[in-house]
Amino acid sequence: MASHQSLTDKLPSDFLWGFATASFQIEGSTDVDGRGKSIWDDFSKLPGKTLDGRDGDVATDSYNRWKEDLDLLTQYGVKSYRFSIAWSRIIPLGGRNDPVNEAGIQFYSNLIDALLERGIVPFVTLYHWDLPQALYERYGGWLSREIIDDYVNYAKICFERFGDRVKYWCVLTHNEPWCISILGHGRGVFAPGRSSDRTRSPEGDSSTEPWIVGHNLILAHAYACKLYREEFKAKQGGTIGITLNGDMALPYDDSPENITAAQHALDVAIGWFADPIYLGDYPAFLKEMLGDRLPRFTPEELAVVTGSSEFYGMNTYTTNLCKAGGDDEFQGKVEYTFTRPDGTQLGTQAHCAWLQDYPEGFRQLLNYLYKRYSKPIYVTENGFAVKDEHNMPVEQALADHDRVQYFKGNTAVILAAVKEDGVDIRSYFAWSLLDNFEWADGYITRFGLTYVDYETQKRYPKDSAKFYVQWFKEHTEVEEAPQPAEVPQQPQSVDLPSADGEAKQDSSSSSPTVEAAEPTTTVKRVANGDAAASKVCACIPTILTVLTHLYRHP
Ligand code: GBH
Repeated sequence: MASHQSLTDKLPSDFLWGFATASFQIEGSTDVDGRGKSIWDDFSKLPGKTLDGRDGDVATDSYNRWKEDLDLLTQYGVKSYRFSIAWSRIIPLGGRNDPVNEAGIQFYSNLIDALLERGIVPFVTLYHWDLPQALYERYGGWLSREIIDDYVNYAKICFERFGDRVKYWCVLTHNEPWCISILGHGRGVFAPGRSSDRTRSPEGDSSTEPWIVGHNLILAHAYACKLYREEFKAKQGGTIGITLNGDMALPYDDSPENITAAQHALDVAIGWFADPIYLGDYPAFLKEMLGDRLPRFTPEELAVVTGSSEFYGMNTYTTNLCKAGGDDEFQGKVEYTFTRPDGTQLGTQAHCAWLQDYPEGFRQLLNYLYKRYSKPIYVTENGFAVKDEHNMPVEQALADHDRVQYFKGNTAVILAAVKEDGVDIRSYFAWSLLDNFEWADGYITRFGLTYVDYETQKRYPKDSAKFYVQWFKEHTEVEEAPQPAEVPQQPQSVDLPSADGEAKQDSSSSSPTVEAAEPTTTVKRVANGDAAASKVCACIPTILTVLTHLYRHP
C-alpha cells in the first residue's frame, strides 16, 4: 500500500478516473422502446463491413443489463463513468421537427440517477458516431449544413432533460470528428461508408466530403456549446467540450523533412479540429494542402467556433513514427511506421495493426497539447487490445499481461505529466469498461478491461482491471473527511490486489465463475453512501447524550 507516499505523489481527490463506453458499442436492443435506426444499424449488416460479419443488434446487451454494468463500476470503485447517448433513442428520426421519444429519455435519465446514487460522476458524450439513419437519408447527414440546427436541437433536449439533475457533469459534444470525417466519408470503412473507391463505396468523394463533414462537425459542436453557455451553464454549472482523437507523431529520424512531416501529421490528425476551436483558424498546412477544398468559416462563425471548448478532451492510443512522403491527405501526406531506423519496434504490438504500446509518446502528446492549446486536459479514452485475445480460453484472456503493461506505463505517465511536467490533467478514462462491438472489427478485437463472454453475456474482470483500480486507489488523495452530520457522497474504492505479483497468484479471483452482478471473492463490495450515512446517524444519539451530559456536568 501507499502509506509511505507523500501527498504530493498523488492525484487530487477530485481527479475523475473510470471507464468509457459508447452507446452503439454496448447497448444492443436496437429496435426497442421507440429507438430509430442509426447509420450503424444497417451498415454493420452489409456483407464485408465487419470482420466477423456481426452487427450491433445485441452487443454487450447493456440496454438490458445496465444495472449489472453499474454494479461492476461500483465494485471497481470508480469516480466517473463516460458513456454516450444514442441520438436516435431521443429523437428517432433525428430532426428538429421530429417527435421526441420519452422512453429513450427515460432510459438515460434512469442511468444518470443510478450513477449519482452510487456517487459516480456521469461524463456524457452526445455523439459517438450513431447518427440517426433518417437524417442521412433526408440530406446526407454530416454532409449538409442542415445537420447543424438538428444537432443543436438534439443537444438542447439533452441539456433540458438531463442537465438539471446533474450538478457536475461534463458534456462532450462529438467523439473523434476525425474518424467521423475520414473513416466514414474518406476511407469508407465506417458508416455511412462513403469514399471515392467504387469497389468499396457506391457513393462518395474522398477528396472533398471529409473536409465538408469536418467543417459541419465543428460548427454543430460550436453552436451546441453556445446554446449551453447562454441558456444552461449558469443554472446547471456543468462544463462542456469536445473530444478529439489524436496520437503522438514523432519524426522517424532527425532529417528536417521528417521533423516537418511529424508536425504535418499532427496538423491533420489534431490541428484540423483543435486549431479552429482553441486557436481560431485551420492550420496553415491544411489550408495549403487542400486549397479551396477546405471550407472556410465566416467571421461570425469563427467567433462562435473560437473558444468553444472549455477543456481539451483527449482520446489517444498510440504513437506513430512519421516519414515525409506518400499522397495520403488524411495523414498529411506522411507515412506512418512503428519500425525504427535500426529495425526495432516502437513498442508491444496490439491486435490491431495501428496500435503499439509506447508510454513515452503519450507523455510527449500530453505536453504538446497542453503547451499548444493551454487547456485543462481530460483524457477521455486510452486503451489496448491484446493480440489474439478473441482466440483464447477465458482464463488465458483474463491474464492480459500486455494490457496491464500498457496501463502501468500510461498511468505512470499521467502522474509524471501532472507532477513533473505541470500538465493540468483532470480525468483519465480507460477504454473500455467491457469488451464490446469494435466497429468494423466486429467482436474480434477486444478492448475491455472486463471480459465479455458473448454466449452468456457474463462479465469477468481481467487482470488489467485489477491493476487499474488498485493504481487509482493508491494514487489519488483521499477526500477530506466529511463533517459529522454530513452524508458521505462518494463510495470508497474497492480493495483489489495489485495486478503484478498479487493478482497473478490471485487469478482464481477472476475465474469464469465470477459474475459481474455478484461481488467476487476478492472484490469487496464498497461501503456505499447509504450504509455510511446510517452509521453516522446511528452515532447521533450517543453524541447527543455525551454532549448533554457534559453540559449538565461541566
Ligand atoms: C476509439 O478511436 C473509438 O472512440 C472507440 O469507439 C473505439 O472502440 C476505440 O477507438 C478502439 O478502436 O483504420 O488504420 O485507418 C480511436 C481512434 C482512430 C483508432 C482511427 C483507429 C484507425 C486507423 N482511432 N484508427 S486505420
